[in-house]
Amino acid sequence: MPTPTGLSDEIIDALRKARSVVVLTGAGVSAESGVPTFRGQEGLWRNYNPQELATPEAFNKDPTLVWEWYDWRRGLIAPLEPNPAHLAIAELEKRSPSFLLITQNIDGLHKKGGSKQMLELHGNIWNVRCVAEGNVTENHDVPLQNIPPMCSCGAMLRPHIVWFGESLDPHILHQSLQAIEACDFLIVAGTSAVVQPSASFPIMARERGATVLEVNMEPTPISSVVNSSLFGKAGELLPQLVASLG
Ligand code: BV8
Repeated sequence: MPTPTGLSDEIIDALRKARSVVVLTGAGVSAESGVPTFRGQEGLWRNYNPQELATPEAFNKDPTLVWEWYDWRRGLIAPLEPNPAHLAIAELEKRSPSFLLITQNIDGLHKKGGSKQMLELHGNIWNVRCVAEGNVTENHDVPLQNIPPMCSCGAMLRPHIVWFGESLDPHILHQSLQAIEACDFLIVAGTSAVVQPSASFPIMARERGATVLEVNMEPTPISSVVNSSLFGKAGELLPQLVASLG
């Protein structure tokens, strides 16, 4: 398999020698599995902007509407399979002395694709949380039996997902920051790099002297920061990158 065009031997050598590899992914890594990206045209639903629905305010105002959106997304995601980008990241994990995947995606496809050492920064669409008790359970009902789904305690369940304006799980954020501080190679794949705090991770890694490689279909706000950008489909470029390690 050819080395990805535009990738220098220096970058490949740095990845080969890396002691600690971190991969940060966004919706673009799941695009080739058929999951609509967050900001792509197909991401819109009933003409709502996802950023307006993925908020505690929207849920408090109309939990039924927000749950209908998530029920639609769960139905869309349930039959989908990991694509070669997910599989390449799982393969890279096996080859790296120390590895962590930090994903912004909530679709669960990285786990389905074999990733083990991973953090779901924004939660997982298959987990629900009781708004009263706070306990988290898995719910794979497609479609949901009730909208909104209720806890056995009588309170409402919400998606166990981090919405805009909500803080990330402090433990997950701390583990992510520790990995970003310690890594010597960071791959940033399939993210528009606009959502904080994950959009700052590549800058933090670069400032610390890690080699940062971006994989995206198009330039992003971090393209000027990273050591190198590979423009193309993650499902094609990531397998080529892993294969080029020999
Ligand atoms: C927080 C769950 C403390 C919901 C999501 C500092 C500065 C400015 C703003 C803020 C800041 N700190 C906090 C904020 C506010 C906010 C924020 O970042 N707003 C942005 C929009 C400006 N952040 C937060 O609220 C975060 N909380 O920081 O807490 C706090 C709180 C309040 C105020 C201050 C501090 C919580 C953010 C989490 C939001 N939840 N998801 C759900 O999914 O239902 S984020 C959502 O966006 C998704 O998880 C998604 O993964 C994520 C990022 O989007 P991308 O993954 O990048 O997807 P996108 O569609 O944008 O781009 C896809 C990319 O892939 C594109 O570049 C495309 O070119 C590329 N692509 C497409 N196909 C392919 C491909 N690449 C390769 N191959 C392909 N085939």
